Amino acid sequence: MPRTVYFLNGPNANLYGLDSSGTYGSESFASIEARCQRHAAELGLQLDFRQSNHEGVLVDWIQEARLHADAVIINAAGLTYSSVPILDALLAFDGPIIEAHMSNIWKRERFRHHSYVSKAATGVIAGLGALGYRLALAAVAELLLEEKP
Ligand code: DHK
Repeated sequence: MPRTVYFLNGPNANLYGLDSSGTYGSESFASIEARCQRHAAELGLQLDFRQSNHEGVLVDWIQEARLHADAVIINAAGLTYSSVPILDALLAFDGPIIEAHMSNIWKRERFRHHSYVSKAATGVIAGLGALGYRLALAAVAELLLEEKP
């Protein structure tokens, strides 16, 4: 039975590849998802990849993950730095949690240097673009194996 991973993306992630600053690379969000889906299949994971611009929707999905997912990967995007509700929902989740960012948030503005998500995360990956997303999948595959061989 494949293990299920919720990969939750926050506000504006749907614009990756379209933003002229180049901060998030040139690959579209749909293409990033497609590559993650292929990688998850290779790792034997069932991937549920979602994006919302709304904090409450993300909280609902994290709560849903308690019942339906073995691991959560989350890029809460701009909500990373402000959302206590997302932190509280993540703290109520039992399995591995990987915080992922496309950009190296520590190289950027100071307001991006404090993450509420990190307080609940098993590990953090940042600065590697969409490669980091695939590394996050590889990390949860390993962590789930360690948890329940
Ligand atoms: C994505 C965003 O949309 C920003 O708000 C964050 C994160 C960084 C990322 O690098 O993926 O500050």
